[in-house]
Amino acid sequence: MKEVKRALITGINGQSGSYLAEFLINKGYEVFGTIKRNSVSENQTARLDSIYDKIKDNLIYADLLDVPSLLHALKKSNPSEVYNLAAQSHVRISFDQPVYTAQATGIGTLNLLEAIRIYDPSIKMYQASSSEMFGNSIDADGYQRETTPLNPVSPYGCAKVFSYNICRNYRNSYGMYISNGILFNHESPRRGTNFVTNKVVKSAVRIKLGMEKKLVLGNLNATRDWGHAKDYVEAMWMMLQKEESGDYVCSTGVSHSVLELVQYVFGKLEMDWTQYVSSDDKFMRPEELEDLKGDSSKLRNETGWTPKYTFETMLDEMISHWLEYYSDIKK
Ligand code: NAP
Ligand code: F7E
Repeated sequence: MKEVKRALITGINGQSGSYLAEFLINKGYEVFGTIKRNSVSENQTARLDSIYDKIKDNLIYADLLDVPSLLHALKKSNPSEVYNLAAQSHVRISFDQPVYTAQATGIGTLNLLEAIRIYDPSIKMYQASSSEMFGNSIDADGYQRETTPLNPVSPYGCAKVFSYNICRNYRNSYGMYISNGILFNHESPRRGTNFVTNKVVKSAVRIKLGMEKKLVLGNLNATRDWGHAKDYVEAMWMMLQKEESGDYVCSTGVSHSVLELVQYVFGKLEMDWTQYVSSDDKFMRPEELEDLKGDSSKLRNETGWTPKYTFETMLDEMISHWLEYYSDIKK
């Protein structure tokens, strides 16, 4: 048993990586994380601002496609838990960059598994699996759960299915502790602004402030089960505290359409969305995942996890964030 709890997070500067780092630091962990080389280094660690002083010496350059860099990250951090959050995570962009997505989001996981197996196979690993793996499979009661067939409809979904399966294979073949969190969409003010929630909120705030005139979206009919990233990183940690590893759906169990999202956000800002929002083919996907709604009973029953945010309180926080952001800029 290692005395000090040490965690390594791949993709620590992403949306969920940053919340997970804060969460684990509050739990008393020493947290390490990987970042990629970027030609513009400013803003690369912006999401880590609140904890930067505590982790700046624990940030390690590594890429999931570069096994020696992963071995180096493991050696430097000597973790008891590894959270694999790194990925090319944008579904529509995965149609533009299918091969890179397959490599980073699929083979990258295998690279990390091999690095852990070589360095210390007793390390516990969390794999960021995704509801996108279900594609358009839906159980008769309208939900997706651990037993729902995986029928991915995007290069991203296909790559995540490979990662999910290879994690199960390593668990069964080598007795390694590896848990797949099958997480449904999770959002926050830190969400990339080319994902639909933060795109809508940021744009609606800019329209309200007279900085923008129109918002152009793709499919308004798709439905998603949207939760808050802060709640979901707690679930990741809870999964790794269980004695046995396993596969767990994490979701709110409530779904809304993109149109309902638009109506809520514009309504909160006292604007008539029909005056500003249109739909264009350029934001449609070659194949769309139409409906997601997750049943997370297994996770809730086995760990006691329950989300604190609702769809509405999550969006309220995102609206406040962008209003404050632009009022600070104007000062
Ligand atoms: P995100 O904001 O896009 O963060 C992804 C992170 O991975 C970033 O730090 C990124 O670095 C890094 N990365 C990308 N390619 C890499 C590579 N080849 N090697 C090393 N690092 C790489 O995504 P997120 O929302 O935090 O999601 C975290 C994980 O959960 C991802 O694996 C995602 O696919 C999965 N997931 C997300 C959701 C969701 O709704 N958010 C749901 C289910 C599963 P740069 O920023 O420098 O590119
Ligand atoms: O799209 C529709 C779009 O890009 C949500 C990732 O974190 O969750 C995320 O993937 C829905 C889709 O997320 C626009 O067609 C309409 O139906 O915000 P999104 P996503 O594709 O569900 C899963 C679980 C992950 O694992 C992924 O990593 O919104 N939509 N109009 C639009 N989407 C975008 N991005 N932009 C639009 O203009």
